[in-house]
Amino acid sequence: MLIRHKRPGDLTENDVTPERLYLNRRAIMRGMAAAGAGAVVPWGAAQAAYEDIPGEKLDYVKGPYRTDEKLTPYESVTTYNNFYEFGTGKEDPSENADTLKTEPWTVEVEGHAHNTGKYSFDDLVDPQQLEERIYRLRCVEAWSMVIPWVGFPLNKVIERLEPTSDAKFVQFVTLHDPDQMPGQDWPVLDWPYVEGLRMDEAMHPLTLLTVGVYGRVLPNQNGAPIRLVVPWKYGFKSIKSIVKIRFVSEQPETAWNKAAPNEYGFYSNVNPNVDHPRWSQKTERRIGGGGLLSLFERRDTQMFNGYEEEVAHLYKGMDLKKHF
Ligand SMILES: Nc1nc2c(c(=O)[nH]1)N[C@H]1C(S)=C(S)[C@@H](COP(=O)(O)O)O[C@H]1N2
Ligand SMILES: [Mo]
Repeated sequence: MLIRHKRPGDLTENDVTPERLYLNRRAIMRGMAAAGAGAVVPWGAAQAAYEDIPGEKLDYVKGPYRTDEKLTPYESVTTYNNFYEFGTGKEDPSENADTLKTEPWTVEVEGHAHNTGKYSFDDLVDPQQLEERIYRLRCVEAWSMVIPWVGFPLNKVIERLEPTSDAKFVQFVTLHDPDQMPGQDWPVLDWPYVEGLRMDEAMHPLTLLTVGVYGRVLPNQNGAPIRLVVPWKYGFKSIKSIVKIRFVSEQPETAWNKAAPNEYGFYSNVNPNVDHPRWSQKTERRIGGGGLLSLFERRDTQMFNGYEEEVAHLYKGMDLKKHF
């Protein structure tokens, strides 16, 4: 990680020159060619399989946590989205998100940590640490996808930020700028979109800070330039286009919990045994690729979205019907 140990105010807007970001972004794309040979063994075959995918290529290693399930086609991953800042229709984000300006990008770190302050994208993202993880994403609306993300564990960033013992939760905040995110002109949610995790959830090795998909830089509609992916929780916990990370001592507010607290809890772990008040969570529809018949094909939703072995211990002794 290139994170330097900054104090608040050490980095000013003037330090985040577009030129510097531009150069570093190019370094990510060239990957190891720029950083020295041999540091990373590209996952040749699979990367080759993505040859036809459009967008700027990333270099990454094949990370842990994968699945043999068929990948959701790139087309569906990038045109069937929830990103209400660009409209509430599934195709709205892919049609409207080009107004989002992702370079330069600054993430502000606040709260109970030693290394608070402003970080440029390149301070947070070390191109040498990118890995691909294939995760199931289960939306609370009872559909799912299988997506090859590129990112790195959030815990690596948190370690460098050095939270204090008062930091019990982490809150994340999406950009709030109606000029770039026209959906924010409508009071669909209380903008900006906010999300949160308990510290042990944030530190879990599955929790991914994500900068790419299908071997390419994240398209805007998928939450560019940096988003969270928390695969054992409903999709709305995976907050997009993050500009703030706050270390807090109390359970933070979250966008959907504020909007409808009886429908969306703080934890929002995927749980087929706890129905949404208005629909069942027992089964799900896999999006994309299967033609008309697949619209009717449903599969069983798995506890913790199939990551029970990895995460069940985090909730030992908790009543998951109460803490839904
Ligand atoms: N800022 C923000 N983040 C968000 C959302 C949103 O509307 N705004 N939608 C969430 C929901 S409901 C889901 S299912 C996932 C969808 O991610 P994807 O479009 O990359 O599949 O993003 C989540 N992150
Ligand atoms: Mo969702």
